[in-house]
Amino acid sequence: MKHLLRVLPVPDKADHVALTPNPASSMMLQRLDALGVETLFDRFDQQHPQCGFGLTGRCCRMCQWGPCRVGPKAPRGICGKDENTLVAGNLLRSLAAGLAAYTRHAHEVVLAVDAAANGTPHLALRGEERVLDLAARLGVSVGTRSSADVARDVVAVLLEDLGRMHSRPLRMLEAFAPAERMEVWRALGVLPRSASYEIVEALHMTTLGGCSDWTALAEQHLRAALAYCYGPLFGSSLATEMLFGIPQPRTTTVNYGVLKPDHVNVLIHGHSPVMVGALLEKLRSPEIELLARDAGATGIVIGGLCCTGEELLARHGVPSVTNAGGQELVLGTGAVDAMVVDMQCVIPGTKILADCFGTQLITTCRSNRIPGALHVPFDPEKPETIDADALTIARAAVEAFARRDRSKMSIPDVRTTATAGWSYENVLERFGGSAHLVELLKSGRMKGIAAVVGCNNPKVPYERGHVTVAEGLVREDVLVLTTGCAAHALLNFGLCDQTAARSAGPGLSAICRDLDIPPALAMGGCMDNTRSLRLFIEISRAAGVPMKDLPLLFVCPEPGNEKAVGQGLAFLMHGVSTLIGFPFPVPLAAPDTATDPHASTSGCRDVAALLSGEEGLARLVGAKVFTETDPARAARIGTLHLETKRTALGWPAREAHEG
Ligand code: BF8
Repeated sequence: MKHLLRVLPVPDKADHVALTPNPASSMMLQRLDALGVETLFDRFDQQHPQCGFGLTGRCCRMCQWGPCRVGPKAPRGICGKDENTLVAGNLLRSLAAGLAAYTRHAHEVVLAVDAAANGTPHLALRGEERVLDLAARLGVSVGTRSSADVARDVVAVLLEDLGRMHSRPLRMLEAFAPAERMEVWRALGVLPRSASYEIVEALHMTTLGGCSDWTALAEQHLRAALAYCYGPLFGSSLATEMLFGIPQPRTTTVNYGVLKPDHVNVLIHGHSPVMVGALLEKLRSPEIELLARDAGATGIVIGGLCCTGEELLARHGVPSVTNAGGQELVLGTGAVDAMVVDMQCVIPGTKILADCFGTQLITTCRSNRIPGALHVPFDPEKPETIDADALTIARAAVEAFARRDRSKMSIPDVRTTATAGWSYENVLERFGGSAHLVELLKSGRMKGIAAVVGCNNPKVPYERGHVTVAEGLVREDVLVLTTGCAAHALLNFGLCDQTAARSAGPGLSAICRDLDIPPALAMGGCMDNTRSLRLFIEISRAAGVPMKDLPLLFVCPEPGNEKAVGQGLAFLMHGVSTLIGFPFPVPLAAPDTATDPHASTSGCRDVAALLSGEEGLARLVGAKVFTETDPARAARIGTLHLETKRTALGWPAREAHEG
């Protein structure tokens, strides 16, 4: 272990090898080390020690006068900007970048729904139930109209929420947000217009000579977080359900061991599900299977990475393999013939590993080009080529099998079973409705519910954060909902399998056995945090208790991508506290005192106090950020937080048993 800022412990590669809970990852790290092939874990070591100004958000690169570094020696940047304005501005720009990424994702899926509604071959509206549900919530008339007609009107609303420039709150926010929260947000003056408008405003406010009041920047965080939540997050998750239907739980095998030496192994990586649906059909077609056999393969294995992997697993039962942190490691197996990538979280290092091990890299999104990769872009405004493009990709993937260098092959024999595909609807159904779910919570059989989500970050031992926090919570009878890279860690560790019920506390364990569910429910990709949020909203409605008072928690043990900033803030805005495994790039929290002479109008002396102090978000929205780098301690902090909420409600810590 080494330390950043002298106090924050961070692992080196040897620590990742020793501490990762996935033996397959450990084996691959050691194998690549022996072969002298670099991965992000080596490059992280090369960057040590990382810049203290960058780590604390005090490096300004927002104009060409700088870069400026703000600290005790120079308390202001060249323009006169102080530390809080700089730190809040940097964080706002991260949030805007994450919001842009999700907006681009949502835009693609919503346009694909439109194309399907317009009768484009090979795109279909398989989720009629979701089309009608959204129509009812958005006030779109149905009558005797076809679902395609209705879907076109829903698409118009979703697109407007992504791009509206005039003053009007998001329609999806009005359709889904609880009344209690609407009042809070209205009183704070943070109802957003649209995703695009709030990105524009965030960048506008942070240009040279823009806003120099950090509390106004903080307000824009709150506005942008709501736009993030109800614009692209709800938009992409629900539009995907319009296209492909609402997933159902399915059990399959996961982890590196699903790859087979005598099969064509194709990995699909990224976030957009649109091209993936068509590609899957091709890879499973008799024509392509025959091509594979002609090339000498026994069959075709398809595996999923990152959020596209979660999508494939939930909807099609395709085995998931690994997450963002493992995208280079899995190529080190030497058994991956092709990796098809769409958008986001595909790191450039992947191409370096692909070249070392002869993997054909194929890019399918025009925004995410990689030099030297085969580029077959899907354009949602010219969707009619999707079938031909999918065929091109499938053929290229299979043809790569003949070029595989078998002398470099080494597949870790590590796999486990897992159940995934949990949606808002089927979780409620499995629990016998929200009233019963609330009863279980009230009785103490279930102490609370935690969404354990988010990325990988080499500042945290690979996947140990996710697994240790989730295990610790589950042992304390806390039901875990999981998505994204965290879900991969829990799937591979076995916590998403029904047999993991035995590792849960007595109350949760009994519930899992009664309902035939695992203690960690894999609910999809990161955009599907909407499913967890909708569950929280419904529990709050059924209990008649605001979310801020309920034993609910959002946990991001290994935050990495800029997209993670908005996820945490979105839940905070609903009154759900957030526990992160590595600090946001803000100065380490200062003591919070209401009498501080530097306190701003919001009652906070700085950005750290706004996020984590009792006078910041805690007072404004009823939730705050906890930061803990030790995952075992983080699990205890999370449990304590849930217990505190229970005590305040007068709910018992555990169900009382006779005798
Ligand atoms: O959206 S968890 S590293 S894969 S950003 Fe990316 Fe983070 Fe993984 Fe999916 Ni989510």
